Amino acid sequence: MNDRFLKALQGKNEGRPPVWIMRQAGRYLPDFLALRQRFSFLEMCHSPELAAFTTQLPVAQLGFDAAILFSDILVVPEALGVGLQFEKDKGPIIERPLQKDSDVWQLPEVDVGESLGFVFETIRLLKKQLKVPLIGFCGAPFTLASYMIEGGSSADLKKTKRWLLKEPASFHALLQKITTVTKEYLKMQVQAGVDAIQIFDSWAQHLAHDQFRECSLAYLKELVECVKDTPVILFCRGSSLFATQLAEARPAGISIDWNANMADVRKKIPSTITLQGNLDPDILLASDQVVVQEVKRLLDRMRGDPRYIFNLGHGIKPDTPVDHVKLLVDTVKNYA
Ligand code: 1CP
Repeated sequence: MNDRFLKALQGKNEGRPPVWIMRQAGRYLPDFLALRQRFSFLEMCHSPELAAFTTQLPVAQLGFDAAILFSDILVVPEALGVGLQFEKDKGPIIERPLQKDSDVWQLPEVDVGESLGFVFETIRLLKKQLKVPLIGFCGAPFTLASYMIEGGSSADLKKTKRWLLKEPASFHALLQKITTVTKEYLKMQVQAGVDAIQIFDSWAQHLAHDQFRECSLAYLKELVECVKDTPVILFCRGSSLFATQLAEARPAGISIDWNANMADVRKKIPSTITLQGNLDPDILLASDQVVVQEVKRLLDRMRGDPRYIFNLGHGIKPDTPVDHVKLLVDTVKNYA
C-alpha cells in the first residue's frame, strides 16, 4: 500500500510530496468521456461497478498517490428528495428548489444506508482493488444549501444570500438538516472503508467574514468532529482568505486555492495541520515547459515540508490535455 498521502496527513512524509488532483476521476479523461457516450453521469454514479472503475482510472493511468471516489456532492440533496438531473452543458439542475420556510420544514427523514447505499457499495468494491488510499467526500452544508435554493449553479448566489439575510432561522434549520444527514453519510463512508475525507465548500467565497463563521465554519466543525479518527481535509473557494478560520475546525488538512502564496499560508497555519494545493488549474492548459516550471516553483516553495500534499487550487478543467496531467505527476514524483 502506497501510504505517502496518509503520512503527509500525519506530518510524517519524507522526500517528495504525495500528489493527487481535485476532480481527477472525470471530465478530461478520454476513457471517462467514452463511457459517458453510453451512460448518463447519474447512471455512472448510481452503479457501483462503473463508479469504482472510474475511480481507479486516473490512478492506474497517471500514477496518483490517492484515489477520490467517483460520485458527486449533489447525491445528498438528491437523497433529500429535491430531484436531481444533469443537463448537457448546463450542469446540475435541482428539480424542486426550496422557495420558502415551509419547504425546509417539509424535507423528509432520510435513511442514509438505503438511499446512498450505492456509494458505500462502490467504496467496498474499491477497497478490494486499490493500492493507494481512498478519499471519500461530501459537499459542505452551505454549498449544498445553495444548490437546493438556487436550483443549480449560480454566479452570485443571490437567492441564497437573500434567504440567509432575511430568514436566518429557516436558513440555519436547512444547514442543520443537511449537516445531520451528511454526518451519517460520512460515518457510513468511513465504515465502508475510506481512508480520508475531503469536504468541498465550493461556493463559500460569496460569504462575508462573519457569515462564513456562522453559515460555513460552524457546520464544518460538526462534520470534522463526527469522524474524528479519520483525517478530514477542508477545501473552499476562498480558502486562502479563510484558512485561519478553517484551522479552528481542527481538520487534518486544508486545501488552499491558487490565489495565495503557499509558503505565506504555511506561516499562519498551525504546524499540526497539513496543507494541500495550490497550482492554478489553468497552468495545465499552457505549454509543457510552463507546466514543468510552475510545478517546480511550487515544489521548491514547499520543499521538505512533511505536511504538504501537491494538488491544484481547484478542480481540473474539462479541456485539460491528459499529457499535461501526466507531466505534472511525473514532475512531482521525480522531484528530489
Ligand atoms: O471528477 C472527479 O474526480 C470525480 C468526483 C467528483 C467530485 C469530487 C465529481 C464528479 N464531482 C465532484 C465534486 C463536486 N461536484 C463539486 C465540488 C468540487 C468543486 O468545487 O469542483 C461541485 C461544486 C459539484 C457540482 C457539480 N457536479 C458540477 C459543478 C457545477 C457548478 O455549479 O459549477 C458539475 C458540472 C457536476 C457534474 C459532474 N460531477 C462529477 C463529474 C465527472 C461531472 C461531469 C458530469 C458529466 O460528465 O456530464
